[in-house]
Amino acid sequence: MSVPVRVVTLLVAFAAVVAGAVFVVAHYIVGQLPTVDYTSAASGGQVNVVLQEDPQNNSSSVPDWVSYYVMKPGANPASQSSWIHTTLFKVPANTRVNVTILGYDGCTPPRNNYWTQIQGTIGGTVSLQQFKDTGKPLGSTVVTPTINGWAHCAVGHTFAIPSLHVFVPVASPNTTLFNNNACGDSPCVSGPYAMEKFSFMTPNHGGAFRWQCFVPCGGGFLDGNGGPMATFGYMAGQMTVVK
Ligand SMILES: [Cu+2]
Repeated sequence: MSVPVRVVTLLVAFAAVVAGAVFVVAHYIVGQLPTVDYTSAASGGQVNVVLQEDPQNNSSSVPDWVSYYVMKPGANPASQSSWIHTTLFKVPANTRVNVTILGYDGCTPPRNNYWTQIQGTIGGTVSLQQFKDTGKPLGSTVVTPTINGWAHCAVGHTFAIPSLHVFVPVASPNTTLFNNNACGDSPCVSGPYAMEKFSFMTPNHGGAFRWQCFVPCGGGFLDGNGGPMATFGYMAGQMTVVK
């Protein structure tokens, strides 16, 4: 074979491997999961994204895995039909994302207390309000730069977008209330929870941004990092930013 033919053959073979890899990722890893599209719900340069994290989920295959859910834009969080079992959502570029996370799962200490510190949010803080049950606040709302998961068992999971330097520990509900009355029917619409709010800016360009929980919450898996920690739709997700 001549050199140009070899080069072309190599490039074609390489392109085929890349196409195969893209197909596997798109079709098998993220393909079956719905993406909740918040782009048309954005206005005035802002968009509201609502998530919850639960001690279990409503899948038929792995119902005991901890899991996130994404709420349909502008829906009623007190209705189970408002929640989609996915971790994929889409937001516009150059937009302030106002995130609300309802933390229904109990606490697991972060393995490194570095995760206690809120990073990358506007103001470097979150606002946190505990609830005894839906619509029943417990104590007052606090704005804080840290949620100390070592001094108290206070953190359930984290929400982190490493490429945007956003790292947010997500508070767990009051431990006594959780032990007596935890939500056992996902998506959760009752039981004690922590409501946490924070904001960050999306970049001024489009792209795919992985997000991930960093508390090793995959119970029963090696070091807690398998299972839900390694699976889209549970503790790993993707934020698609569209220009
Ligand atoms: Cu987690």
